Amino acid sequence: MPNGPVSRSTLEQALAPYGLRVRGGLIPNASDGLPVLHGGADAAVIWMVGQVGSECWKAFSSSPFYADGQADSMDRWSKSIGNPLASQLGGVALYPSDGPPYYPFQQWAKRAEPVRTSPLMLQIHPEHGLWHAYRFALVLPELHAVDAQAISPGGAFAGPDICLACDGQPCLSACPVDAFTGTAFEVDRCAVYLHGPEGQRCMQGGCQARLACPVGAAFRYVPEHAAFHMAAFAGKH
Ligand code: B12
Repeated sequence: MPNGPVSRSTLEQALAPYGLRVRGGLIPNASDGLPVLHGGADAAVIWMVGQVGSECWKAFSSSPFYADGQADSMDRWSKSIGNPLASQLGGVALYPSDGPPYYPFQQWAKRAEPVRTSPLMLQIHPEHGLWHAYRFALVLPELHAVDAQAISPGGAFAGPDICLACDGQPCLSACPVDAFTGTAFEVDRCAVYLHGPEGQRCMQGGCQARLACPVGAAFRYVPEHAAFHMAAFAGKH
């Protein structure tokens, strides 16, 4: 990694072996509640790092974290990548599941790339649909000049609301226990069902509501990846 500001494309190269990518960047402001960086520097940019589809599954599932039998294996895998990268660059990596209080990853995502809130409350991307997630936010003290143009300080992405235009919104009727009301996710109703025999279809194949979304079907998680997240969710509820 070079000295001085690092460009998005250099970061992309460092992340690619893990099946991770820079999803987008945003210019922080005082209300983002960021920590002060090494040497008292202010944050100049937040790069949102994550995965699209199951592109990180091979790297994660062949890492020692996957098989070590301890809790939160994907979070620990993410930290093994984000922490050294951040410290090399004089920055800090923040993680979506560190909390409460949680850093507002979904609000940051909306400032970094063209995602919108879907009726499932997950962010939907016009191309990748619901099949993406954030693994960490890389907060750096410098923004490389080559990236300055591409990041809008206001961070607004105008675009049509694809969910409002969606015929019949099948995501809202696909859940076998109606856990999605359109404005809330009834966590307990979902979790109780998952723990029973009838919940095995969701446990093995993934959330039926998420699978009902017609957007980004090519990016649906592979069954092992989907089952991994369902098991992690069910294990905590
Ligand atoms: C707590 C949490 C949960 C809780 C939610 C409890 C609850 N009812 O609030 C539980 C355990 C249920 C949960 C489940 C899942 N989660 Co979750 N979760 C989080 C977490 C860690 C914190 C959310 C939070 O409270 N943030 C604090 C506030 C200040 O941040 P925020 O940016 O403002 O986010 C909130 C608001 O923006 C609000 N919101 C956003 N848009 C709108 C629109 C309206 C109209 C309203 C009213 C609210 C609202 O919803 C957000 C959460 O409350 C985030 C990571 C993170 N740090 O954000 C992941 C996160 C939101 N979860 C994520 C995922 C993928 C899931 C699961 C699908 C996991 C799985 N099994 O695969 C499930 C399904 C959830 C679902 N369909 O709704 C992803 C979403 C990625 C995406 N595509 O958008 C995140 C970003 C984590 C990640 N690594 O990427 N989750």
